[in-house]
Amino acid sequence: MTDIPTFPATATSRFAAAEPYLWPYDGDLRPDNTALIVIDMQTDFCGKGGYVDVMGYDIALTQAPIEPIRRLLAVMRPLGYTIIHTREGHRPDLSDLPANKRWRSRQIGEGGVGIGDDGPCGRILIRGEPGWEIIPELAPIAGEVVIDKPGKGSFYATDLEMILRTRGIRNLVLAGITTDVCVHTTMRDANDRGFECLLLSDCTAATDPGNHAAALKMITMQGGVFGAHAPSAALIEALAP
Ligand code: C5J
Repeated sequence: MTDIPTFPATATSRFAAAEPYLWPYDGDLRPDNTALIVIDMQTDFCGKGGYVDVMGYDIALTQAPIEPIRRLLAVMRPLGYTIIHTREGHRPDLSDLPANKRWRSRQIGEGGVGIGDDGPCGRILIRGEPGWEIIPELAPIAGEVVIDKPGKGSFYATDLEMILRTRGIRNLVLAGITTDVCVHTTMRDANDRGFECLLLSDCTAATDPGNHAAALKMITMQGGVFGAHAPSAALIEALAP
């Protein structure tokens, strides 16, 4: 991990040892300017009988971040950091499900079952169905923001940016699944909007370990083209009083 500040540090600066630079770049890390966003920790993405399971992927991979995220929430909640959860899902009438997304989702897995179809946890990725719910271990608590999104990115067709700007948030810590799809799309969109992003390597996972590793490597290019990445322990150390 990189641990040499390149931005002038002051008495109040906090940096997490990250790759490829100490994060945040200017050391301005406070509960009132930083949010943790936990992306799509839903049964459909990490539970038995959910969408990822039905597609035939190994849910042990997408379950791996559950415990690290639980530990991180236990640190960040009492410190007063904004906590945001997202859920990917569609309206029951499928009016917000693009035809090509539905078609694509039916191409793999057994029996051509895809988004909107009946699965072991109810209709796949449909709002209100059991599979769409955030898993109980990581359930939002009172006062936490929940963003319902129809796409991969958390900004597309949601009020996430308005909520972040209204709260004065400029640093975003990213956790959740999957690293290479919804987490990366959100990180890229956030970086374009000027948010300073840190993706937590042990609090994220992909349905393919090579894709997870590649997604981390992409972040480090061009001096941190989308931000930085670090294990959650590095962030927890930086948050210590
Ligand atoms: C996908 C996600 N993979 N949460 N969604 O379709 O990454």
